[in-house]
This record gives sequence, C-alpha cells and structure tokens, in this order.
Amino acid sequence: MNPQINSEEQQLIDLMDSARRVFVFCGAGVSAESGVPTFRGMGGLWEGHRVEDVATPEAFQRDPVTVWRFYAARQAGLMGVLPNPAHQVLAAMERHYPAFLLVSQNVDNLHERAGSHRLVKLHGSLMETRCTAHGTVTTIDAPVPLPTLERGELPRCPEGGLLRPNVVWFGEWLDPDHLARIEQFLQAAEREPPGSLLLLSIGTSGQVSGGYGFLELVTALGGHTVEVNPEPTPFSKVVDLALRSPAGELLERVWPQVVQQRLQCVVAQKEP
Ligand code: BV8
Repeated sequence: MNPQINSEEQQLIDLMDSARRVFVFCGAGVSAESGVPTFRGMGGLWEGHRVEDVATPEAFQRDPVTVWRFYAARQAGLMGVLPNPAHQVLAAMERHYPAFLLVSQNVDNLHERAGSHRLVKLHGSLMETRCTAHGTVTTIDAPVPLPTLERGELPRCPEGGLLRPNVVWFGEWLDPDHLARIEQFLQAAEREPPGSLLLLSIGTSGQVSGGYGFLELVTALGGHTVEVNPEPTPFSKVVDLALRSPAGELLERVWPQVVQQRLQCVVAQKEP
C-alpha cells in the first residue's frame, strides 16, 4: 500500500475501483482550491447582504442593478482563476467510467474548462445570461462591465429585453430536465449488480441541496456513499465513508492509485 495513502483513503480507492456507475455531487468546496470563495466561507454574505437576499427573483424585481453588481463582481472574480486538480480529476473520471455523471451546484465554469462534458449544472452558470423577454440563453466570455451598471444601465438583448444571470435563484425551481436526467442515471443502477453505484459528495455543506434527496436515493438503490469535505456536514453521519480532506489535494493523490488498481485488475483477468 502506498505510504502516502491511509486506510480510509484506501477504502475510497477500493470503492472507486469496484464502482461501475459513478455519480458525483459537488458544491463550492470543489472550487475553493482555485481561489473561488465558498458561500459559507464568505459567511454567506456579499457587501453585507445575505446571499439568500440578493440571489432571489424578488431582489431582481426590486433592484436589478444591485443584483447585477453581485453577479458582475463574481464574473470578474472568475477571470483570474483556473481549474484545480479536483476539476481535472473529475474530468478524467468521466473518461474512465462508462457510466458517469457530474452534478454540480457551482455556477462557475471551471468544470467545463477542465474538460467535463457529462455535467449537470444544477444551479445554472455565472457566464450565461437569459433574456427575461425571450428566454434566449447566451454564453458570455467577459464579465458584464461594472461601470455601465454603476450608471444604472442594465444588460439587454438586441430587442431591448432585460437580461438576467442564467442561474437558479433561491425560491426558484430546479430544471425538471436536469432532475429527470439525474433520476434516469441513478435508477439504471437497479439493473446492475449490487454495489456498482457509487456517490461521491464533494465540497458541499448540504445547506441548500440537503433537500434534493440524491443521497437518500443512492442509498435506497444499494449504492455506496462517500463524502469529501474538510468539515463535517449533515451528510457526514449517513454516508458510508467521510474523508476530512480538501478535494483537490485528496483526488490528485488517490486517482492515480485507482487507475493503477483497475489496470492491474484488467491485466490479471487477461492472464492465461
Ligand atoms: C428548490 C445559484 C424545490 C445562485 C444557488 C429548506 C428550508 C428552507 C428553504 C428551503 C429548504 N430547502 C429548499 C429551500 C428553498 C431554497 C433554499 O435552499 N434556501 C436556503 C436559504 C435554505 N432552495 C431553493 O430555492 C432551491 N430550489 O429547492 O426547488 C425543488 C427541490 C427539489 C427538486 C425540485 C424542486 C434552489 C436553490 C438554488 C440557489 N442558488 N446558486 C448563485 O450562485 O448566486 S445556491 C448557492 O449556494 C450555490 O450554488 C450552492 O449550491 C449553495 C452553497 O452550497 P455549497 O455549494 O454547499 O457551498 P457552501 O459554501 O455552503 O459549502 C462549501 C463546502 O465546501 C463547505 O462544507 C466546506 O467545508 C467545503 N470545503 C471548503 N473547502 C473545501 C471544501 N470541500 C472540499 N475541498 C475543499 N478544498
């Protein structure tokens, strides 16, 4: 056993080695090592506003300039950061497991920039706008300029429709197509050998997503559940394995061991 790997990490490696269907559910903690502040890290605040009070349709209705300043500042913050090893390993895992789905609560674009494609952005994307008049979604490659917002000029579509950030605000429903895709991916485990399904909950406090029920569904389907988070969360008591480590640092160390172990298994099966 690799001296750098402790017994809990070896358990994770064994679970990732034997998994045939991998569901990764992640939150702001995955981007923490890229320097993107987590919501709990910001104390859930922005300029003294509670995030839950700014990231709502009511706030946008009441004061769209302030809400756009909140998002334009985060868009600008995204320009200076890069995917970290957690994003890179998650993108590598997608290429390794035939059945793999990454469901992220993060609105940053670091999963995409690391090469993830089998990806559900459950809460939308910071670098996309949606027209409130026509519903058109547009990807932007630069932040909405703060000076225009300071002048009270709001981003609009060519026909003058007010643009909003293409994110899910508090009080808004999740995209039913996203939920259907997740449900279909997880339910497929029913037709596979027990223990094939593995859920990795990485870098989420569960304070928002606790109600989404993915952990309960995986458990009901006989899947294994693992949490990666330096801090305890409501999930910690119910998962099979909880690793108190930063995601990037841990995944960068364990992933090569998983690939090596799976390769040895394939070679062993082929030996006469
Ligand atoms: C919905 C986009 C129904 C916008 C976001 C229960 C009680 C009261 C109200 C509710 C409730 N359940 C749901 C609600 C309503 C509401 C809600 O959640 N309210 C809050 C105030 C409780 N929820 C909704 O309205 C949601 N809609 O539930 O619809 C439904 C449900 C199921 C099925 C169909 C319909 C929609 C909520 C979406 C809100 N939008 N983002 C924007 O970003 O501006 S949420 C936003 O906050 C983020 O996207 C993120 O999801 C969330 C923060 O959560 P985390 O990602 O977990 O981040 P956090 O900072 O909390 O934790 C980071 C963790 O990382 C920590 O644990 C830390 O220890 C760890 N960490 C730090 N460093 C590392 C690390 N981990 C690993 N490695 C590291 N290096």
